[in-house]
Amino acid sequence: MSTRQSKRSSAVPQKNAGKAPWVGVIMGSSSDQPVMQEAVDALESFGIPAEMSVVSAHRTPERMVEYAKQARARGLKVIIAGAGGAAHLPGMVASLTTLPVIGVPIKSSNSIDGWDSVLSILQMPAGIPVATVALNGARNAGILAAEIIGSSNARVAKRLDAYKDELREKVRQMNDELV
Ligand code: RP5
Repeated sequence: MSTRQSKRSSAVPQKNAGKAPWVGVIMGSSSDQPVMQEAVDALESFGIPAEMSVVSAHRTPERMVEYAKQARARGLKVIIAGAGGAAHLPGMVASLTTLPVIGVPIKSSNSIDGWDSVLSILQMPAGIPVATVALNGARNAGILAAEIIGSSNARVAKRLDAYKDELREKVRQMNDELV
């Protein structure tokens, strides 16, 4: 995965960083990328610029601190953080920023059936929230980030309305096709 330097001042390189991203999608390893790409795809479908980057809490702790501390000043509005196993990345990032953090538990190669990452991300002590989606639920993380942004952005809210209309239409078709 190639990386590019953000247009804004940052020592932390990210993929797609040239588009003034609103959402930072980070993950503990490139092995998480197939899951986390679904968050980026969802955000793109709502016209929201996102960046994607590997930021490991235990392998690159300084980079994690730097990323979280710079996030708001770089213009990010939401951070989506995915990790597997002992998944401390979302909680650690949430402790370092006042931006909303959405956690994606990932069923990784070192994961005990996904439960370790689910509980690591879900069971944050009171005071530092991480909005946790389902195991491998990166698509929902992208939609939730869009909803957070859409709460104060009419263009994004309109795209979300259209999306909900599409869902309703799909269920209507399902009912039509029931035998
Ligand atoms: C976590 O360990 C990563 O988020 C990933 O889900 C898992 C395995 O990482 P790799 O061994 O594939 O790099 O830190």
